[in-house]
Amino acid sequence: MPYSGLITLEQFIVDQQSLYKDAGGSLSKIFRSLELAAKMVNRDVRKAGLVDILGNQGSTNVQGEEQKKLDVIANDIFIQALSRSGEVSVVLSEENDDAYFVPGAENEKYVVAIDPLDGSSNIDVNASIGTIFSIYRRPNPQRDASTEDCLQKGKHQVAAGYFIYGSSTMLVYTTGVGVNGFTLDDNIQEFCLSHPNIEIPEDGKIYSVNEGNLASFPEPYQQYLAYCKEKDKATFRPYSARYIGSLIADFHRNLLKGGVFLYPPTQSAPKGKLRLMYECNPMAFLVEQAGGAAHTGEERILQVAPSELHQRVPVIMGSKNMVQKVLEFVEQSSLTTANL
Ligand code: P6P
Repeated sequence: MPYSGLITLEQFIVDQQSLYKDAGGSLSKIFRSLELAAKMVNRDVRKAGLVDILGNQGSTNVQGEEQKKLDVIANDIFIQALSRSGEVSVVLSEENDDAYFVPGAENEKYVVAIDPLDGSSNIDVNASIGTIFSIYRRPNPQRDASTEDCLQKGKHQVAAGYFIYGSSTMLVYTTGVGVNGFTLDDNIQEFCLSHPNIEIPEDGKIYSVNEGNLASFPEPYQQYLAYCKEKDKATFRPYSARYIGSLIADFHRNLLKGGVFLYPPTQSAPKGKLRLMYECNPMAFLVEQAGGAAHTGEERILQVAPSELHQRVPVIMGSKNMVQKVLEFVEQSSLTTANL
């Protein structure tokens, strides 16, 4: 196939550098390390059925979740790659109880929060999984790195994105100047621009939630889900329920087609299940940059002031008008309660 104007990730980043003030190419070096790690994880994910790396590692992570072997492999690969970038001082990973301080990099400028392999419960059944990353500058690089560097509001992210290991392997990311998608061309092992300027439709006909938890959702969420099922041609209802149980796969579909993703509070998880620093904040940055919205039900996700490395928040995110509709139910309920 002739060189048909392919734009590789490398070329795109260089072109964009002036837009996001990547002084000295530091952020570009981090992206190159993320790209290399993703290609290695992609290689392992693609052969998972052939080599004995399926199944459980036999350990559990800080979340109390059973670690799959690929979880641990992906975690090691990304932490090694980020450490070698020469730009990262601290890595906060879903798989590690504490932040990882890169030896000899105490005064480097960047922090990376990462979910090395999200959706890992889907590994053994060949459903799409992925890596989510979120990048911050350290407020005071002249000081030695500390855990505090990781606890920044999502609105301070300088970049965020995900790699999805699905029917094709893609990178979707933002540096605050829109959202762009790149597809890995296996023949040349390059991520090539395939989805420029992604914008999420303002409305959608898809809702994504684990309805197995319906009985323990707060009333307003139960009312909204009933609303989704009502027949009303004018608002394209009933909507379609689509939920894979892999955040990246559910998010990616809704980003491209429109829809709303919900992980409400439940009795067993009063703050929801998804983690703020390496799941909710990066996805919130992406969806807002694509013209959508992301909310906890009480505040904009990017405004949440973190207090713990692995803290969880409820999530309502996706098409702007659909998120707004959920909030109408939530706010109506709090108004009613307030007037009691
Ligand atoms: P549930 C995967 O473990 C994950 O963190 C997300 O990828 C996914 O959206 C969510 O959990 C699924 O949780 O409770 O519906 O199985």
